[in-house]
Amino acid sequence: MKLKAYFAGSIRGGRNDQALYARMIDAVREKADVLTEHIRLSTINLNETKNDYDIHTQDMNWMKECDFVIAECTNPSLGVGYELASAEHLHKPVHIFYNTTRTQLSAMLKGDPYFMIHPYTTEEELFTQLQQVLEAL
Ligand code: 6K6
Repeated sequence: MKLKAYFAGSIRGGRNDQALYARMIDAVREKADVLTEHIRLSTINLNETKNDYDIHTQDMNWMKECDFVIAECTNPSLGVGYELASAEHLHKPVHIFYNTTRTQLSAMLKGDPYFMIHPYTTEEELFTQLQQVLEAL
C-alpha cells in the first residue's frame, strides 16, 4: 500500500512560499499520497470564512492517518508549529526543511531532538535532501 504523507506549510502565516510548497508536494507525490494537497493551491482566499473547527478536525484526522510529516518552515506559521507538536505527540516521523539564508528556525523546533531537521541554502540543496529522505522511507 502507498505511504501517506502530511505536508505542512504556512497558510495564514503568509503565502510567499506557495510555489515552493507546490514543487515539494510534487516531489513527495512520487513516493506517497499527500493528504494535505490544498497547501499547494495558489488560489486560497485568506479572507474567506471557512469553518475553522472543521479545518482543525480534518487536519488532525489526517495527522493521525499519515505515515510521515514533511514541513517547510522558512515562513513562520503558528499552525505549522501546532502541527509539528501534534506530530511528535502522535510519534510520527517529522522532517523539517528551512532556508538558513531567509530565517532563523525557532529554538522550539531546532532544540527538539525528536525532529529531523534539514537546513538548506539553495533550492537544489533542498530537493537533494528531500529525495534522500523519500528514498530512505
Ligand atoms: C482551503 C483551501 C486551502 O486552505 C483552506 C482553508 N484553510 C485551511 N485548510 C486546511 N488546513 C489548514 C488551513 N489553514 C491552516 N491549515 C493547516 O495549518 C495546514 O495544514 C498548514 O500546514 C497549517 C498552516 O497554518 P497557518 O497558521 O499558517 O494558517
